[in-house]
Amino acid sequence: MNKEEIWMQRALDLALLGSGYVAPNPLVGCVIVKNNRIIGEGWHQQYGKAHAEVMAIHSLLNLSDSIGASVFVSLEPCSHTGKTPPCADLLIKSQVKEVYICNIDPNPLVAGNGIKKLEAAGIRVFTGILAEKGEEINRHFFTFHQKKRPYFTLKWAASQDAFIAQEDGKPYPFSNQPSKTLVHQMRTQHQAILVGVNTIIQDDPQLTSRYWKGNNPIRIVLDPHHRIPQKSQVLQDGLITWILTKQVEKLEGACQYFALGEDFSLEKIVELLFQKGIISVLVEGGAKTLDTFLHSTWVDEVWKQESSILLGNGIAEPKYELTWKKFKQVGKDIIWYQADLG
Ligand code: AOF
Ligand code: ZN
Repeated sequence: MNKEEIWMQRALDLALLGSGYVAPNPLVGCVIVKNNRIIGEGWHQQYGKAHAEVMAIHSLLNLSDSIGASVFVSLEPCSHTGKTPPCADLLIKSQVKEVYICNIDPNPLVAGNGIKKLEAAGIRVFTGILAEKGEEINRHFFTFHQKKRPYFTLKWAASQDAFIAQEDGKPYPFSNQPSKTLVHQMRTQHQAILVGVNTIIQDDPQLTSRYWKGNNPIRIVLDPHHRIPQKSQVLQDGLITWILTKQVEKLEGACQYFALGEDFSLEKIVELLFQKGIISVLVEGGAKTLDTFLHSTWVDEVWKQESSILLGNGIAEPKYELTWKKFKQVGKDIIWYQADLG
C-alpha cells in the first residue's frame, strides 16, 4: 500500500465503527492528514447525526489546523442539505488543500456534485482510492441506488441433514448461543428483516437484535390474507413492524399495514420496499419465503448456519444450487455463505 492507501484504509476502518447504526445512510470514515501525520479522524456514527467529515474536522486540536491539510474520506463529501448541511461546504470553509475519495456517492442528490463543488473552490480531488473495499462495505447502499431495489440477504439455520423445522412446522432450536449472536449482529447490519406469516404463526419470534449492539431492524411480515395473530410478539412489543397484505391498510401503534392489492407478487414487494427507502433486507424464513426469493433475481447473498444436530425428518431447507464457502466454525455449528448472487 502507498501512503494514500494506508490513510484511506484507516478511513474505511473508521467507517465500519458505524456498523449497525447508520442505515439507510452509508458507512463513512474520514481522516485529516498534515505533514505526513494524521491530525484528525471521524466517522458517521448514527443515522441523522453528523457526517464523517464534520466529526473529523471537529476532532482537530485547533480548527485552523485544517488549512492546507489533506482529507481522506471513504465517500464523496455530500453537496446537499439532508438531515445535516453539505460536507463539501465545510471542507471549502476549512480551507483544506486536497481531498482523496474512495467512492463517488451514488445518491442522485450528490452523484458527483460534491466533487464539482470542491474543484470549483480550487481544491484538488482524487477519486477511486481502495474503491473496491468501499463498494464492499457499502454494498447495501450501492445496490439500493444503482439497482433501485434493496439488497437482499437470505439466512436460515438447518440441521446437519438439511431440515429447517420439525415435520409439523414447529421450530427446532438448532443454533447455539455464539451463532445466535452472529445472527443478531447480522440483523443490526440490515435495515429490515423479512419473514412470511407462517413463521410468525409457528414460532412467534421477536426478530430483534437483542444479543448485539446496534439498531433493531424494521420487521416486515408477508401476510397476504391478514392471518397474523394479534397476540404475536412483533405486534405487541412496541417496536416497528410492517405487515404487507393484499387489502388491509392501517396504522396501529408501531405496526403499519400496507395493502398491495390482489397481485401480491415479489416484484410488488421489492418495489414497495424501494419506494419506502429500505436499502437492505435480511430474509429469515420460512421455507416458502426463502424458496420464493431464491428463485427470483433479487438475492444478493445467502447464509446458512449448519448445526451438528441430526433431525431425521422435517421441513427441508430450500433446494437451490449454491456454492457454499465456509465462513467460520462456531462451536459445533458451521456458518456457510455465498455472496455475489445479485
Ligand atoms: C458524507 N459524509 O458521513 C455520509 C454521507 O440526511 P443526511 O444529511 O445524513 O444525508 C444522507 C446522505 O448523505 C446519504 O444518503 C449519502 O448520500 C450521504 N452520506 N455523506 O459526506 C457522510 N454519511
Ligand atoms: Zn456529508
